[in-house]
Amino acid sequence: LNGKKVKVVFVLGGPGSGKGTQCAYIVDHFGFTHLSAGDLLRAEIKSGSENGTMIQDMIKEGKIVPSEVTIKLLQKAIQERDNDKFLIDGFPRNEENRAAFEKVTGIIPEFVLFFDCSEEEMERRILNRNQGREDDNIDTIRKRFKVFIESSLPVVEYYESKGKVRKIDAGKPVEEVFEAVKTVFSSIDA
Ligand code: UP5
Ligand code: MG
Repeated sequence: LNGKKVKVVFVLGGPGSGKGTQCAYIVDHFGFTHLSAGDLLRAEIKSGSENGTMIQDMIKEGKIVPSEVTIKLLQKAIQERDNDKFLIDGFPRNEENRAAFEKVTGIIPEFVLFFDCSEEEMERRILNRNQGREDDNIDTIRKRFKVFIESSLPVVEYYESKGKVRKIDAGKPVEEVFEAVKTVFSSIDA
């Protein structure tokens, strides 16, 4: 990071749990910069980068893109943005992501915001989204849920063991979820 000192909050939760939606509110209220790992990967596909096809294939299958690719994009975004407070949305997604990011950047998150939501509700939300995402079809959604449970929940458990998880009931209406999120962010001076 070229010596840049930053504060990072990881925003985790299943597909469609509302990470992106809530991050937009947190940006407005608490002055963070929002970095969605999925958005960065989708931008990489659009840019026609040499990794684009590989990334596209993996997202279509709900698989986790190799750490070095995602970490490089996150590092670049952190360096480029003129802020020292970042929400990293949808990353780390597995133990390897987590360990590699820590090793490469030296960043330990202030805390981890975890959006807890039932699969039925997440599925309903994703199928209603209609923004043309290639992974928003029932086949890929099922795969995303499976990867989330098998690979991503262990990351949440790891941070839980470190006392870093702030769990939010994300199954409620957007405004109610944000009330709970506000309580978490108001209690820190990040
Ligand atoms: N909505 C939101 N909140 C609501 C609420 N409280 N009540 C009712 N509706 C609500 O929300 C989803 C939809 O629900 C929206 O229409 C919203 O209006 C509504 P959103 O805020 O978009 O949820 P989010 O959790 O951001 O869902 P998203 O689909 O983005 O989560 P994913 O984790 O699946 O997607 P992401 O973009 O992070 O990753 C996509 C893929 O990229 C991964 O599957 C993987 O293949 C790849 N990837 C990696 O390989 N590595 C990474 O590090 C990151 C991604
Ligand atoms: Mg999102």
